[in-house]
Amino acid sequence: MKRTGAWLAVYALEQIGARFTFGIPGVHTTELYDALNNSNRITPVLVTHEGGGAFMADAVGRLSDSIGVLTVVPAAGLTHAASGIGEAFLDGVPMLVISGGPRTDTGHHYQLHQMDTHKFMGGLTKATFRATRHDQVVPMLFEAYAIATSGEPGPVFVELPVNILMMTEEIGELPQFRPAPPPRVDAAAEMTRAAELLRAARHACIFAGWGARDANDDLIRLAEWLEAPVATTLQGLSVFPGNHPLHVGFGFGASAVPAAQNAFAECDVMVAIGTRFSEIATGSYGAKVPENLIHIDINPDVFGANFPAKVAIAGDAGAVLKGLMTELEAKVPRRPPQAAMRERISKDKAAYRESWYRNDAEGLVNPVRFFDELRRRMPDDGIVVIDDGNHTFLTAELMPIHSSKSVILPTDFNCMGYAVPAAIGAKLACPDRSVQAIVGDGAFMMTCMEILTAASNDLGVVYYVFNDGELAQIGQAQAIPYGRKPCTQIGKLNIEGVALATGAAFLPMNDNTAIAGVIAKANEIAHGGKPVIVGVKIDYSKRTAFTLGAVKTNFGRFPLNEKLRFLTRAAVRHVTG
Ligand SMILES: Cc1ncc(C[n+]2csc(CCOP(=O)(O)OP(=O)(O)O)c2C)c(N)n1
Ligand SMILES: [Mg+2]
Repeated sequence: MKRTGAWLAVYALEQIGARFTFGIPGVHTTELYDALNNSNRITPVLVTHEGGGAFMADAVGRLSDSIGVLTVVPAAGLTHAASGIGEAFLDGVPMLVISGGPRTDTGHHYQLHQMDTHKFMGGLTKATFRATRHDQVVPMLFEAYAIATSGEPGPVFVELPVNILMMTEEIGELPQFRPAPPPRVDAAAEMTRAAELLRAARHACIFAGWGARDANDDLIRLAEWLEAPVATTLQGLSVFPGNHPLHVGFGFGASAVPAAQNAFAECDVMVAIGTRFSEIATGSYGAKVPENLIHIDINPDVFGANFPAKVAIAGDAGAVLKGLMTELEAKVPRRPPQAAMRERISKDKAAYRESWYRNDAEGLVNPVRFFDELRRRMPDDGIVVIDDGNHTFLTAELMPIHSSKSVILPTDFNCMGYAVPAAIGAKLACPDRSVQAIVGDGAFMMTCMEILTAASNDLGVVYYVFNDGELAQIGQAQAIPYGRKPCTQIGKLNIEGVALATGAAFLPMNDNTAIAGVIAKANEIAHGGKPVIVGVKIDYSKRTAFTLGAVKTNFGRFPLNEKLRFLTRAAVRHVTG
């Protein structure tokens, strides 16, 4: 039979279970879009900017079993999409990046959108491919998918030149996709050593990251068997339920909330699972990790990268945890609940919230009251999508998360502009779950036009824009050491105007008395399939534990002469203004 490359690509995408593609068509991809339009299994979603498309594909990859797929033009489409591809790359999120490509059969140079896209994509993806024959298209996409979803997941780039996409060629029998077998772990000796360390532990603790997202139940079993407090990374906020008595918070060092700091203070054996101990999760590496570290991760490169491991177990979190539990059940008696420790965690958590309740300010919204109400009005499996800024850490510290894969956010690549489009991807991937985005005003401005995509697709996402008029996370870092805040005061944004422009509803939330009514109203509108933008006059006067801890840790590491220079400048500016 004769087939176009576009038909073959859509066949391969259907075989691997892709449900959506994101992008904007161009002359290189019209045939591909036409073939996608014929598919009854895949919905091609038109976006306003390929960067938004990449964040949507990222959300689909994080929240569903279907891989997020980008279908973009070469060069310009790829450079626009790069921010979302980079986020997926550093956060370990599977993604297929498919672009058209210049003709390979004419010998012409300086074609439209012609550049070395493989050199460009090489630093942002796990692998890059370019088809030069029709019969390569299907196996190449299968291989790209296998690479994107195996080990530590990530994006893979496939270039399909326009002549292959558009023209037909005789094709033999089409290969069928065979999913990879479930992961096996071969680490009996390491499991035994881990169990020995845990048997001797006086105060075992667990630190869990996004890598453990599919091992929620196994993680709960382990924590309860060891009676170990559990801290999560930022990306892994949802891997352990925030309402479990052993949950302590995000991080565990000087940048963590008091419940986590205190519960981990005496930690003598740590089980770290699905985390790379990267900068944010460790509060700029200020967290104290015990010598007895049992480090479990699917990517063996992370072992010893920042903190040396006594026992390193490479493998899928769920498979390793099941093996470890079998070993523990045979060799380590279950530790009874430690009432005093649990009570301390609960009291520390309550006291931390109390410190925020005491911070009410006239004419502003108190973050803790906002998150209390949001939690009350959101089902446990509701999805929170966060951007990057002060609002990220407020959410991490004040919004308890109850079920796995119910928070997504940009972490290691740390790209502002994530939340608006990612929330659209989340709602497409999980139409029956409530999706609420928390986004700073600066980040909102980067991608807010994408709300048009939500409106055109009848997606009832609620956007809470924390409107403080500032790039606060950076402004806060400038305020004390520099005594001034250059380039972090943003222009006066008319948020209602954005709603008008994109077809969303707008609701103002101007003080604490408005919180309950506005959240209820926003949910009601969203339920009807319309996006809602809420302008929240948020009070940022109180610093998060994360910001205070990170500033202290980083400053503490400065050499003495630099410390003095910073302190003197701050003092002089404090006096001179
Ligand atoms: C693309 C990008 N540019 C710049 C930064 C640096 N940055 C990190 S947080 C932040 C401030 C974000 O401001 P806003 O969205 O208003 O959130 P807020 O901190 O006020 O809650 C900035 C500029 C970044 N992370 N990503
Ligand atoms: Mg702001």
